[in-house]
Amino acid sequence: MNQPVTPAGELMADYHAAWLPWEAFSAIGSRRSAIHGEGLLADTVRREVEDACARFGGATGADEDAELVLALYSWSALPAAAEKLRNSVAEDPGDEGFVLARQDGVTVLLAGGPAGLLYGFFHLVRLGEAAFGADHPPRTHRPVMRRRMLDHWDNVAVHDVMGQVERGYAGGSIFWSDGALTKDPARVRAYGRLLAASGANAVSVNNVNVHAVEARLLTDRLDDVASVADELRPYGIGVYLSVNFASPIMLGGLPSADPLDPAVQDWWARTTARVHRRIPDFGGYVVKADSEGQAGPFAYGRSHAEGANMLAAALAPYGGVVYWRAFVYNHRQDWRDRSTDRARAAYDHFAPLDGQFADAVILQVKYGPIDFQPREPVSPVLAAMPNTRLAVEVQVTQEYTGQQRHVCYLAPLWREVLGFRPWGASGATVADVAAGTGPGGSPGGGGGGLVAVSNVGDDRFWTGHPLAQANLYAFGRLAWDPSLDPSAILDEWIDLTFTRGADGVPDQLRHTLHAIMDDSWRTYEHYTAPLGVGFMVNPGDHYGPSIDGYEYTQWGTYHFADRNGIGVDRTQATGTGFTAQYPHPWSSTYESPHDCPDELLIFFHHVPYTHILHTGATVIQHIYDTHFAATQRVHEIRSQWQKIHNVGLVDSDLHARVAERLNEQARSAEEWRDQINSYFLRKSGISDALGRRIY
Ligand code: GCV
Repeated sequence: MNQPVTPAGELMADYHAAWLPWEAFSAIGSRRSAIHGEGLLADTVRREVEDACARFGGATGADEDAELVLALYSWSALPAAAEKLRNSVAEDPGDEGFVLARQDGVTVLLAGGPAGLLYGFFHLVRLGEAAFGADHPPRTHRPVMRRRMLDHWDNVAVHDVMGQVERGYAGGSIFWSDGALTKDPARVRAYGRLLAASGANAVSVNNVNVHAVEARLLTDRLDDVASVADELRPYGIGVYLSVNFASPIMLGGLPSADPLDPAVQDWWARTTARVHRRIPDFGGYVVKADSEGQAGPFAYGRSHAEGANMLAAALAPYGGVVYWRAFVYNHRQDWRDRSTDRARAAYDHFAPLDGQFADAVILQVKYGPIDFQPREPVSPVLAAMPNTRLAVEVQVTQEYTGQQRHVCYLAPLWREVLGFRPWGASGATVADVAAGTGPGGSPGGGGGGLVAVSNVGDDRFWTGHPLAQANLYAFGRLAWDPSLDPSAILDEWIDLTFTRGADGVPDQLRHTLHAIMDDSWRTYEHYTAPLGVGFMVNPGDHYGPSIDGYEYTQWGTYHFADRNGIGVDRTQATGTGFTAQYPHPWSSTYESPHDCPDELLIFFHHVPYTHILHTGATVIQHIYDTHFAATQRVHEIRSQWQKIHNVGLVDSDLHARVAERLNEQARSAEEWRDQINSYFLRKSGISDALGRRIY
């Protein structure tokens, strides 16, 4: 076969296409296009369009009869259709933005910069034939969040029990292999392409727990990082490194890593300068300090602001930033001491430092106060630091949401977090805070954006569970526009991933995927730990139920179930006082067991099993009902998926992978149901009102 092979074509051939199968390019590839722009990203777009045209019979380069014009807003000699659009729009849409119009039968996309050209191109891919329908006036698109980053918890070498990718459920790292740089750089490029098509624009390439081997990425293994950056750059993905705070000792031979020591500051300045010489567009550092055994400024009696600012000073001359994580807590707690509350920790450590961080610091805050549980209240830190640039961190990798063995579409969870209004109904949202448009305006010159722990590995389907690809896609889309509806994002993903032929996605497949995925987070929540209590997982690997697994440990994650009731009293009146970390009205809503939303009740309160929820059910009956119903639901979705196979609507290997995972999900859901229900029957002595079987 003498088909022209272009880079985009190779990428599609060798890896699972995910949301970029060839069919997604047919609308563009079958038309005549003109592209006006220069630079690396413009070249990427040109190559993408040429590649699609080679496959679908279109052509590039013809201005006069072009049906599609892609151009930079600032381009001097625009074809007539684009010139007309430029004259009609008031302003340049910004670096990553673009204006799209269809007029006189020509689709015109004017981008503010090369990145906008790239995002505009992928927007057209999403629209497909709809981009070439009826005329419409100019519509401007630009990302709400400037910073949209995936963190990889990848180790260069396999590291003890965590394996190569900490909390990774999709094989090994795509960046590193056998202690070295991957021998499959095209996979890195293909990943960058998928990310760009979702809207993400940055990647951190190693685990935040920075071990000795990984620490060296900063110095003598910098060439490896540069190689990864080279692969990602054509798709506009910037590269960041997780660094060990003790690097001056580990790598520089200094006696200390004290952030106020001039020798330490000098070491970071020189090291960072070298990084920027090698990777001129290097994004910056990610730091986990004084957390779960990682080094940090506390060892020198310094604050986290002093630690972060030192790194900011080294990065700022090059436009880099440090993402400093707020996940700091005592992981050696005495479980007998009920006054210590892990939920309080991030606020207690960081809120007093508001206003002390340098402009080049972004404080990266997990969405909940504990740790990526399926249900937590939004972290109060996000409402407590108006003078600090804040990023919201979520987990695409499903550490606590089924480890890519269970279907759990997470966009509804993230959407809920981003839409939460910490100051009440008329106040700003969490998305506003992350975008830098919340109270306090734009500290440090812009929001910290949205960060997620990636769920990708070298697995054939990228994400282990093929349906977990939707989470990666949805992350990029919500970072671009946090107001998007999760169900609409799912439709986009379905259209891109499963369209075959001119008729689009068959209704039966679309309905089945919605039935399986739309409520899958809620279903997962309902067959696992109840009412926001969290952490009833097996210690260590965090998979499957172990109700008391963490109850008498040092980790600070307890449920306090006894024969009378369950939950953690975090009230001001009688508990740990955590509710006071929220602004009004949430401080009083959470303080009251009667006002507190049901789904968070036992996160905030220790209540009797007979406590009546807003639904009218008692707590104990709710536990039984949700566990029976959600497990039943998993069985239903498993048979729905089977029906899809019977009529041949998806590739058989993808079908088989999902089917195998659904079997495990059904087994695991039953295990959760039976252990949770039996545990609470035995603790409470209260039978199920419906007399169902509990062991
Ligand atoms: C990378 C949780 C995970 C850890 C992870 C940590 C973090 O505790 O279980 O594996 O460490 O979060 O976010 O730093």
